[in-house]
Amino acid sequence: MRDTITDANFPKTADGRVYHLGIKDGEVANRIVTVGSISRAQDIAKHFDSSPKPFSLQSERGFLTITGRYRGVPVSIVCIGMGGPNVDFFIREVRECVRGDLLIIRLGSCGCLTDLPVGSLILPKASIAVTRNLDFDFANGDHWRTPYRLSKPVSADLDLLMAQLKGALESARPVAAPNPIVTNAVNASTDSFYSSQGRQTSFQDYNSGLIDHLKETIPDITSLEMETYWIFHLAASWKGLSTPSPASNFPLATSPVLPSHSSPHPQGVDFSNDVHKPLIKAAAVQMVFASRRSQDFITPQQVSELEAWSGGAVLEALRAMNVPHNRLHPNEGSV
Ligand code: R1P
Repeated sequence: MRDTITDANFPKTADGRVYHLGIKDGEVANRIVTVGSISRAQDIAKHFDSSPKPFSLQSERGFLTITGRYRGVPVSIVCIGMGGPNVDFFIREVRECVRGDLLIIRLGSCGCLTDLPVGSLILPKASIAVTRNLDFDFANGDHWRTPYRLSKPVSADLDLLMAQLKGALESARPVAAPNPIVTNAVNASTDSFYSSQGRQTSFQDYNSGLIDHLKETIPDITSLEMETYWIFHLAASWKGLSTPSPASNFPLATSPVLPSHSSPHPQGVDFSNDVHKPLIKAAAVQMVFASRRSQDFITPQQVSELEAWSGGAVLEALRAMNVPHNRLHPNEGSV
């Protein structure tokens, strides 16, 4: 039987579980790796310390959260499936369950628009969104409108990216792995694997010139995938407003100290004017599975090797990020 939900604005169960991820306060850590596939999440979790035993919860909607310790530091791995809408569920619901800073690294696959070989790693400095213009007349053609919209870029968190991720990947590089690691790259996240990535299908998508248009318009455009932009966008735009719910009567913060663990509502404090407000820092590691230039596709063996290398390095980068104690959840990863 389904649990009773208490609040239509931000639905939660009576014991505080968010509606789609199924987790509650304390079951997710401040440091998070997010991936698209269950097997990738489970493989990364093999790097966790064996004690305490990691917590694992798969929600009815298919989100998987594994929280454990990596070399003593609490980390969560959250598998979100694919696409921007799932990113939205993930970021907003996790934000509701964690106090303090969130450090999020997406480890995902991508297609590559340049001549980088499959198996390369791209750490994008920024991402744009490419979305299908639903006002364009796809049935009959349209002389007035553009079929695809390109957003302005949003930046990765450069501390996570340059200070931690690149070094962790280089240090963990397997002997004899020649795979390039590229940082001077811009990513495009799309709302379709097909139309807004310029693939030709039986649908009339008016996209045959889309990839050339991207290359001409976006300096350093390198990769295409479907989530990074939405992670960066939500991370950059979160201002720590209190969630308007019955619990938002909780008083405004008057000191730089994070609310105590007895707070009835994790985000029931308005940090929007507080220089010590929590942050969401986000970066991405993108594994080149498909070359859109040569049409090469990565082999299963290469995928295993690349995921083993990059998965361990992402955990190491998160562990090494120095976060002051008062910017962390008081009982993070205690499950
Ligand atoms: C499409 O096959 C999926 O693969 C890429 C895209 O962003 C999209 O989610 O990422 P993942 O490998 O993380 O799923």
